[in-house]
Amino acid sequence: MTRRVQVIDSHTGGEPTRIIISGGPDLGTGPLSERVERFRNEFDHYRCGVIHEPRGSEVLVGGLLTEPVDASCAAGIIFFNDVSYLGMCGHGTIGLFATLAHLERISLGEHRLETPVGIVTVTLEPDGSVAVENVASYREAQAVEVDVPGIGRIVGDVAWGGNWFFLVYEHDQELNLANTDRLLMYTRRIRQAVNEAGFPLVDHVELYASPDASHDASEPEAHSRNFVLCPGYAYDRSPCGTGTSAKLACLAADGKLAEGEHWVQESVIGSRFVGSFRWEDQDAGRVLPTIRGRAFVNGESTLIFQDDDPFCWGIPQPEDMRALAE
Ligand code: PYC
Repeated sequence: MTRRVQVIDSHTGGEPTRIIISGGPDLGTGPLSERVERFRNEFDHYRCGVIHEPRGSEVLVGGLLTEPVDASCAAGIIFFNDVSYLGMCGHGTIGLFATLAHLERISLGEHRLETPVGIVTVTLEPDGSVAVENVASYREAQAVEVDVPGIGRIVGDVAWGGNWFFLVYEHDQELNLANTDRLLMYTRRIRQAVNEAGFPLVDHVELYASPDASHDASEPEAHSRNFVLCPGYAYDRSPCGTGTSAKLACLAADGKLAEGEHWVQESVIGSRFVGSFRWEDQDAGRVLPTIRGRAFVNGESTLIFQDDDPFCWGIPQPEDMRALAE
């Protein structure tokens, strides 16, 4: 038997997104938080087949376009990656809207989008950029100290931005493309220590540094550069939408950024998102971050799954990628 899955590929600041527009698993019509569990428990082979080699790679983030429950939403989306499922994905949402615009399925202006962790508001701008007002974001724990084997004492904040992050401001690493192998090893060790220190849900680690001084003058000057470890083996080529949301929540909590003020976040490859926030509940430290960026469609294809292909559903991955990584 041959199955066909139609996908559209894009990249947002260098980070790829592969949206399944037809041929994906039928997850029913329940809430997206339930549909993601059905995806995980009954159809995980689709995630593996779409993301893993030989069709994909650990860098890809996938998205299953689905009908929303809430009729006020233009669409529903479930994001996934090389190891699991994401709550929200900022660069992926920007990629999704570039994809919907490419398909002429969406008009300019404001739309609502349903995700497993809540509804986000997305604006498609006339210049092709996309602004995502994310789910409420907040800092869960400030200045958490962890003892990292082979590295020493590291201090960071635990924050939610649609996924869980550990944000590290002080370290001795250079955040540049030539150093990514080392940065991956460094941040994986930190993640393991943070998980063992009582934060088992933290699956992304962000390192911060000063922005690159030699930036392209046609782009807004950045306030900061980051390196973001994603849940599996890969790092984010974009500045990470949910990671920047977590960062905005911390800046807001520290009184370092005012409501509406811009924060330009640069990625390890130099791509940029412009972030800002409004308070959802100032007493509780909850902000509604907005992330603006641009995505470009760079592929339209039909993936073919044949029953007699021994790698039909991807090359099997070790059960626990994280354990292997340390
Ligand atoms: O942009 O939110 C994001 C994201 C999460 C993982 C990779 N990108």
